[in-house]
Amino acid sequence: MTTAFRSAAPPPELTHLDRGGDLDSIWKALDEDGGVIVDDFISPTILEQLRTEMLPHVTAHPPGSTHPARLWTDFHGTETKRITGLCEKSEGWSTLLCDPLYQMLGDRYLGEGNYYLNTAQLICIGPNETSQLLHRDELNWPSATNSDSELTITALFALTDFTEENGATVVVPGSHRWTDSMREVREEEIGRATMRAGAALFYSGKIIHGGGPNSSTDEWRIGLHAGFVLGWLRSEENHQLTTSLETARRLPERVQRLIGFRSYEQPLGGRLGLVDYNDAARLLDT
Ligand SMILES: O=C(O)CCC(=O)C(=O)O
Repeated sequence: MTTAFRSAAPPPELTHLDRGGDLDSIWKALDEDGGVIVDDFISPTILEQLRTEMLPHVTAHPPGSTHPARLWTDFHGTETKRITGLCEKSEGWSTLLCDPLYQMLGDRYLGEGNYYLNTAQLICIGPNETSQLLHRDELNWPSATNSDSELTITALFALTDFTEENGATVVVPGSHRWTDSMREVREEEIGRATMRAGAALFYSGKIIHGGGPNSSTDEWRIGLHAGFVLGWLRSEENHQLTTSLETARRLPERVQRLIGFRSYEQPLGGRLGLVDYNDAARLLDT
């Protein structure tokens, strides 16, 4: 007697590409799936520097949310450490922020000079963490969302390997193009962004995703989650209060701009983030 069975389709996966390869393939995969993984994005030297500079902060930081409301404690995770204010903590992070391919990501999806850093946070998912609520990043600005263009675009850099066991990001490829944004996610549409340390996951503000569950007994999954947002929208993290003026003065000009120590001039005329009706950068010279 034979047993009839249907083999389950493998879960959907995002494309992996090399950073040295053809750029158009990266943008094509990102456009089609809503996310793409660029392998070996971070050089071994910068990866080592980031790990060395971040480690004391990761060790000292307790897991769980600093917010009292249940929605946010659930969203942030009880076994997850989130560390912000990274420009004060790591020179390697400033170097990575100036990476030409990372800049191309912002320029391409938000327009050259038309965006700021949204938040830059280490997300360290610890053993026994459960799956994060699936979400779209652009819902941070609900009244500004539209179906055509991006408000925000993100890179999640892997500082450790991301595996199915230790909490690799949950992604729903193609969900950035759903016309019904309220539609339920089906189990078979869910994939995991597994990647090696040093890789970067680029993803659309419209793709459904979330931190993955960590079923390991002793592994921390450490990612550096850093997105850009249109310059006329308020960023999630208040970088001007988490970075001192003294530190800002030492940062590369691009980083000063991205974290709001330089003012925003809209391509069509408006000016935002001014000090005394002038570019905030004047404060850096005093
Ligand atoms: O850590 C991850 O894999 C994704 C986290 C995320 O999407 C978030 O916290 O908004």
